[in-house]
Amino acid sequence: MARVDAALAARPVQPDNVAMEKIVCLDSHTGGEPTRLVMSGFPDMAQLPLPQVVQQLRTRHDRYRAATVCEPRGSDVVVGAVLLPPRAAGSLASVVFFNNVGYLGMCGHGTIGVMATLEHLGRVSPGRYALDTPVGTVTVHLRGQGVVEIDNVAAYRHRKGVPLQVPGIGLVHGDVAWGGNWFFLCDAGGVDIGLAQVDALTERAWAIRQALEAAGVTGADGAAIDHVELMSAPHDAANHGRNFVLCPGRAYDRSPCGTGTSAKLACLAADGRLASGAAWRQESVLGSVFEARYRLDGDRVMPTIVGRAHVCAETTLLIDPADPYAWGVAPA
Ligand code: PYC
Repeated sequence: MARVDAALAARPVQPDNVAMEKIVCLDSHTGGEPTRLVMSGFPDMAQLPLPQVVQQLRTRHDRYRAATVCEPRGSDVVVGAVLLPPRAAGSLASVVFFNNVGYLGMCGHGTIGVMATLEHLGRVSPGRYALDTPVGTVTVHLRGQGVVEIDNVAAYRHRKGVPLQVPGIGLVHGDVAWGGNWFFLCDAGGVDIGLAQVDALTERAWAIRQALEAAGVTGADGAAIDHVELMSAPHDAANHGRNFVLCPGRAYDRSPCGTGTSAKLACLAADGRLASGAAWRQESVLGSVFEARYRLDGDRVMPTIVGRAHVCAETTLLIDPADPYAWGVAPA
C-alpha cells in the first residue's frame, strides 16, 4: 500500500484540470440500444443550418464524435447525439446523431433516448414537441416516464425485390427503403434472430452490405445503403415481426431500430399488407419492442414509432492532452 501511495505522490499532478476539455453527457438506452446525449463540450455550431453542422463535424471536428462514442470511453454500439438550439421556428431543439464511423440522418431509438433524458433533467414535461434533425423535423410526443412517440419523416420503398448475389450465401432478394436512413430489408434466411446467433447474423448482414456496394445497389440519388435489416417471424405471438439491424459501423442495433421499423412500414404499406392506422409490433434481436403504425399524407407514408428509454448514466468525458487515445480509438 505504501508503495502505491508513494507512486501516486510522485505522479506529476495534472497542472490544471481546466486544461482538459470536458464533454458533458447523459447516457440512456432504448430497448437495450444506448444513446449518449452530449449536452456541452462540442464546438459551437449554433448558427449553422443542420446539413452544414454535419459537414463541419465531418470535416473539421470529427474527433469530438470519436472521443464521445468510440473506445476507450464508448464502444462500437454507442450512438451519440449532440443537442443544439432549434433551427425551425417552434422546435424544441436540434439534434445530430452519430456512431462509431460517422453521422446518421435520423435515429429513432436515439430520439426516444434524447426525450427521455430531457425529461429526466426536468427540461421537458409530457407533451408534444418538434425536434430538428438533418433529414427533417420530427414531432415527438413525450408520454412520460421515458415513453416517447415519434412521428418520423416520411418513409418510402425505393425498390422492391432486388436480386443480389451474395458471396458465401447465394441469391437473396430484398427491398430498398428509406425510413430516415437507407435500409436493405430481407429475410434472415432461416438463421434464428436471437442473441445466440449474433455472429452468424452479423456475418450475413455484412456480406449483404458488401454485395450491395459491389453491385452498385443504392438508395435514391446514389445514396449508400448503410443499414441491413434481416427479418423473421416474431418469437412472441403478441408481436408481428422480429429484426436484426446491422448499422454502418458493423454494430447491431439492440433495439428494433426506429428508422428500420419505419422502412419496414413503408414496405408493408406498399405491399398492401398493413392498413393505415393498424399496429405493427416490431421485436428486436433482444426481444425489446417498438409499437409502430403509419398514416397517409396523400400517398406519403408517415410512420409513428413508440418506445421507452431509461436514463442510465451521467458522465463527464475528460480529454487529457497527454493521453494518446484522448480522441478515441477508431474501429479497424
Ligand atoms: O433507431 O433509428 C434507429 C437507429 C438507427 C441506428 C441505430 N438505431
